Amino acid sequence: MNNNTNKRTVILGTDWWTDCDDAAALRIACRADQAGLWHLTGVICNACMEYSAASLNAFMTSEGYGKLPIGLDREATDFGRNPPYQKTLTEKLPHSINTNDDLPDGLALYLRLLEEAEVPVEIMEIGYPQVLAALCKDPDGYRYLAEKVSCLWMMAGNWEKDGVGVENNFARAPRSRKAAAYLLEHCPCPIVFLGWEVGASVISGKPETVPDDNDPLRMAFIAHGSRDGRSSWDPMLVLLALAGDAETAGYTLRRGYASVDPETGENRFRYDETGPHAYVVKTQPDCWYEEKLAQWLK
Ligand SMILES: [Ca+2]
Repeated sequence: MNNNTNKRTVILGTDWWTDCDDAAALRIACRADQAGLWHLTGVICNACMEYSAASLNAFMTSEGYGKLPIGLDREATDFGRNPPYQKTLTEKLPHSINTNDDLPDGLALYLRLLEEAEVPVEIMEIGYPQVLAALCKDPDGYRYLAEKVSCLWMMAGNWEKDGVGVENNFARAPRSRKAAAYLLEHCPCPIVFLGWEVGASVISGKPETVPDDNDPLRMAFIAHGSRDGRSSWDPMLVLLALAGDAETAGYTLRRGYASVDPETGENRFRYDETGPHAYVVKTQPDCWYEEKLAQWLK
């Protein structure tokens, strides 16, 4: 962990659920901290499976961040499916946190980290939105979002058809749909979305980038069945946030007002240059992003 506090402060929300691209995103977030580009102060896990805490701590430990605070939404057991890599990482890698009960509540950790943080703070979300919605409903949390958070970067939504689409992070379950609808309507800080359509065809974690099968990132990718690489939704979101600027990161912005239907999870967009929301549109070929991701993941 770098000790330079005179930098951007970032907090990462992740579902750390069934997809291995969260692991790639975490690696970049940790390495950017190591490089002194920002101060990563904590990770909030917003899906809760049997090995969530232990496997997340195991991966973070392998990246040199075993002491980084992790919070967990312990109620988030309703997103279904089986996580393919969490048990593998828990069994193969050292970890100091063993059970989900060893972690503080996700909302409580957000509140503490935001209270302690120097401005400006940015939040990156690569999972489900219910903890952020709870933060937005909390009076102190709302105040921190309004006064301390300069941007919320979210991998969520599918915006390619004039801003209308359905994507997992919003639409997975009743709780994610309602939370997304609330968050987008009430969040007082700007939100920049990177949608499904941006990351799907950009492949990262290829064997030529991460050749060692004992590399923890590689372990997660292989356990996920992504031996040849995986779509790059989550690591692209982290690289976008790291650039801090859409153009530098290889995008243009479409600005306006995003919303989510609380019943169906469908996202919509009303275009307005003065709106608080934006989604990114790629300006570069996929290989351009793949090269940038490979530089960080190798
Ligand atoms: Ca994710």
